[in-house]
Amino acid sequence: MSSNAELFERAQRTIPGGVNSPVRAFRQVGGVPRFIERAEGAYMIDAEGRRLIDYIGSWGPMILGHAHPEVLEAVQRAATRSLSFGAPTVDEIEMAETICELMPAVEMVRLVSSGTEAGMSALRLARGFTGRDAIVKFEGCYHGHADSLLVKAGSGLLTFGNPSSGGVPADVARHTVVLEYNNVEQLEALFAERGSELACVIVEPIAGNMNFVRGDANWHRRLRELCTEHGSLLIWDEVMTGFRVALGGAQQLYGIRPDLVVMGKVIGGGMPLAAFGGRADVMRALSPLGAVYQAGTLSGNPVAVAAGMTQLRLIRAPGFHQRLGETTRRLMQGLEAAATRHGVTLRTDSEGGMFGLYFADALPRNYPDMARGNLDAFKRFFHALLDRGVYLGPSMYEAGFVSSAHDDAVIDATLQAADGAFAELARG
Ligand code: HOZ
Repeated sequence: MSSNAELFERAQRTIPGGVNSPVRAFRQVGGVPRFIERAEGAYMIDAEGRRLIDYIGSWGPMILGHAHPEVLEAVQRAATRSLSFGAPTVDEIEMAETICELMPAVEMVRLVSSGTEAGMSALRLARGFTGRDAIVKFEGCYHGHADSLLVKAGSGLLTFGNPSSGGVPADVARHTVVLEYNNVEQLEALFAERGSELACVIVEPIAGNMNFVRGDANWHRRLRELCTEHGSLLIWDEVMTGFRVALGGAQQLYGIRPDLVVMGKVIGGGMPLAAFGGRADVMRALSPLGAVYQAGTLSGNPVAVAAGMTQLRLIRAPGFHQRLGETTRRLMQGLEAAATRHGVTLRTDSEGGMFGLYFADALPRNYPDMARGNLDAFKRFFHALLDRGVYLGPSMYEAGFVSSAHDDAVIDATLQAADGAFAELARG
């Protein structure tokens, strides 16, 4: 059996940084990434046979926990009918109908394979539909790695202190306007000056890629009004929040109807599946009906659809999201209480099965607030917890995720580990 350290060294010889997605490399927190052998329920088991309570949940998809028997069975059944057809299926229609039923703003939807693909396609559609080039995003929000969106972005870009990626032509980046999250004045000033040039505004309604930062209801309302007034499309990136903070996503919580919605993670049940959808008149601008091209060999892949549909069916159980929210709140309250016992400054916030931990004395409202958090305290807490068998995302700029497999015993075990971790922090 190889150790995590040996595997990491081996991986780095053939994979850049030893990982296939940058945050996994532990660069912000230091140390050796855990190589995962398998996972079940709330636990991941690493290459050294250690069981870790998992608060990453594959960065959001695993809302039922890992290896849920009904999801696995659906995947196995679908796989026996072939792994891909490149032709339409009944199951895709059912998935589209389900998404349209659950997401208030979605009248038509197209399935793709990743959140990046969905965000990139929504952007092209917005530009094609409006005939405008400029787009607006918010500092610290991350919408996948399409060129136009890698400007002052969150997630791995914040983690590595390089928020605007190399390789993005200046000519592309100049069409992306970046504003501060939750800042109404900046929004109003931009629309007053350039409203008629803006194809769309894309936003994470609750940001999950600069930790967990809640959009103010007033700011969201004003954003909706300004987009309508100026003919710009409002795109909500619900890749993280969709089907997780509530069954109908953040749009259900806020009671706001974006023009387009980007979805991923939970709808794929852990398989590569994402989607974008929204107003039917806008969606009809897509090829083959309209002039905006978008396509994919694996779009609507039958095995991914089977996993996603099973997961969506299971999370529709009455009270599912309420229970998930209660579990997450119990965890947050327990962590704050443990931090207080040991004199550590910690604030928390959560919605449904998504949460944020801040080593700061106030909840962040935007990226500059978040960046003022105590990174050193986060790093030490991360490792102290990991040593005690609890696995948080290895970056201060990522939200955390709870699943329905995190039962009382798992939360108790986490809180016990956290007590020890805060005690270690307090000792300095
Ligand atoms: N961009 C993801 C977190 N916001 C990380 C995905 C991954 O590393 O799997």
